[in-house]
Amino acid sequence: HAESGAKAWLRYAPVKLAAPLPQRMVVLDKAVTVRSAAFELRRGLLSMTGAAPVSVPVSGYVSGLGLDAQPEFVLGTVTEVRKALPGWHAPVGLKLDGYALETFRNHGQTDLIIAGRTPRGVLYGTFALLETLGEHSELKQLQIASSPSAPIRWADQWDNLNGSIERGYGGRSIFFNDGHVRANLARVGQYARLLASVGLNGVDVNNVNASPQMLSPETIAGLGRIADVMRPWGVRVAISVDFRSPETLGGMKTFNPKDPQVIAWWRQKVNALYQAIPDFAGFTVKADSEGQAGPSQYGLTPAAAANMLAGLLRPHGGVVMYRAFVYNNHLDWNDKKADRARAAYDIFHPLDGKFASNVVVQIKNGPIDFQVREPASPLYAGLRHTNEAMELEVTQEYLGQARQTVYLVPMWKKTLDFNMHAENRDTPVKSIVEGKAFHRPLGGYAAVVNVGLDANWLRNPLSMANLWGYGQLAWNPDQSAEEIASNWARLTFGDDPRIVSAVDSILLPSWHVYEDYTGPLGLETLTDITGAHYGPAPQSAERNGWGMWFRATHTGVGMDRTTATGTGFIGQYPPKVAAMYESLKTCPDDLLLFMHHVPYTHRLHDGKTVIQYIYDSHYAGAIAAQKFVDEWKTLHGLIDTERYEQVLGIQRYQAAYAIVWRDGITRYFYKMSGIADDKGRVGHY
Ligand code: GCW
Repeated sequence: HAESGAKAWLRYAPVKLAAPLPQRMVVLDKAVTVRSAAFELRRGLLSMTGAAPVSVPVSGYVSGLGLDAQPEFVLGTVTEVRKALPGWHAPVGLKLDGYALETFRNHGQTDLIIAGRTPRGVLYGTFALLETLGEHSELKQLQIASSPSAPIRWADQWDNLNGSIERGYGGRSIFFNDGHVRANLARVGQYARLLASVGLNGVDVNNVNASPQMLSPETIAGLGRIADVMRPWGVRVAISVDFRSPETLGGMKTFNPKDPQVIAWWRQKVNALYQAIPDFAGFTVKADSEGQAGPSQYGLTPAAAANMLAGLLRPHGGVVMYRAFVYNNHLDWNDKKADRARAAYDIFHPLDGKFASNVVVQIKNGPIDFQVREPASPLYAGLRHTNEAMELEVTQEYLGQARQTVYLVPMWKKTLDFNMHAENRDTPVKSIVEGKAFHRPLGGYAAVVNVGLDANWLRNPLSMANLWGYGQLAWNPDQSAEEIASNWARLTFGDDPRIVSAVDSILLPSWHVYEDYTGPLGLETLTDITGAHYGPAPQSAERNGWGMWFRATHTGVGMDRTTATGTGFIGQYPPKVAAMYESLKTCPDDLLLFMHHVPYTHRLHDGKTVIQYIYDSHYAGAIAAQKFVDEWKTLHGLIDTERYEQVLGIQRYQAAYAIVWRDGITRYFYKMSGIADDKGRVGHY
């Protein structure tokens, strides 16, 4: 059982087949990803059904058309399958990386076709087929055509060359150790397989606070080895770069992106990268942010920096993911107009249309920083002639890390589905990052994942639902949080309805529960923001330059971000959304204190006061966290002991820590407001 955690959702548990499957397979393509697909199909079926299909030579199959009297799995690109089975018609509209799964009558037999638009699509189709079998125990009458929502679907790792991981909770880096790329990259191959199984196609392997040594000849050679291990799974390598590298690594006197020698230096690095990695995916750039150097040093814009790098990458097919997480972390607390939430829009909106075609502006889901509840970043609607990607965080930095269970899919869905009403039409955020809303050729998703050497990747087995869910949404953001959770539970733990229902009853409410016992009503997470980002420490967010303020006084609480009297942040949204947030009547309660400063006695839409809601939600959240323990206990004997015990420990800890949160926050607000809890729970200490 020790392996269950490592296998995650790829356990391929035995199924009782409802109908026999083909015993043979024909692999029509020699591409390395198609070979992985064939390998995976055999491995999966062997494990689930006890028999792996035998590979029959293509020549026999194709030339012998008509002689073929056996049912077969047929794997290949659409073009090849069409050649082999002239009677078959590919579904229309398959996009790059898309696939078709179809049963097909061939000479009295039923073949099972796995066809990809590209070789990579064959791999995704194979994983999808195995998933379907795992979930339903049969593959009858398959008629599935599926394409990813956007071309960019990356996992980002914040790994350092020394082997540590910034905000990583699952052990040390699988890529690096001691300043070098690891000699043994076995875990990297397993990670790439896991990512491929949910349709992810790129990994940025290092911290966005990047070491210039990422561009040393030695590291570049090592990156080549990483790419070789991930390539069979269709996963391309990208790296984060330090914009100051020409100075720090190149020994030059400047890193001005307009300087011809600086450009020549970068050109030489880009060429070396493509020598080592012909399918290198590109650069992620964090510049002018949290101490990272950037173009502002030379009075230049992010567009100038991004376009210089993009110009060098373009001939090779690479992209620049330029992060919009640029803000001043020395804001003036006394300035009531200062607002970190404004920064991304203020800096990037004026540059709309100025970015090269292979630049993607990568925008965190909310305007602050992965807090428990944030509105969708207004920048999504603020760029209409620029490619965009959504940045999410699987690693639960502010959301319980690996010690508490918080299922993030409902939170991400909220942002993806949020209608920006740009140009007064329906423009949900997902339609913008997909490139549909404003007809952009490029776009997609990047999520900070931060798996580590721990056997089960993220330490908390239930956190893997977030990695699975991220892949699912990046492929198809229309899926529901419920179906994503249930499918994951089935594949990860078993398809006994009791298992699925217990796991669902923990995962589905967990985000809201966490919000209840940490920072409800849009207060943000209220955690220690200068250190580990863990545990209740509301005062740490106030009176400093970081700008994660909620401005609690003795009379009221909340950041006034209105256009009328506040920072004007709300004015960054298209008019319809701005009007909704601006008015206390229409602003949703769950973002009230993110948008407005109100007295503690202000009444929410149901008549309860703000202060009483803060008290009540914290008590309700702590009780709900305790229920997770009871739910989990119903799984005793239904799943393996190792994961049962591990999660039980985590849920018990979470239940206890929810009380620490509850007491820390309710006492803080009691002290600030001086208003007693009407149920008499707070204030008697
Ligand atoms: O959330 C914050 C993290 C930093 C991180 C930064 C970023 C890599 O606390 O650790 O730096 O965001 O996204 O750049």
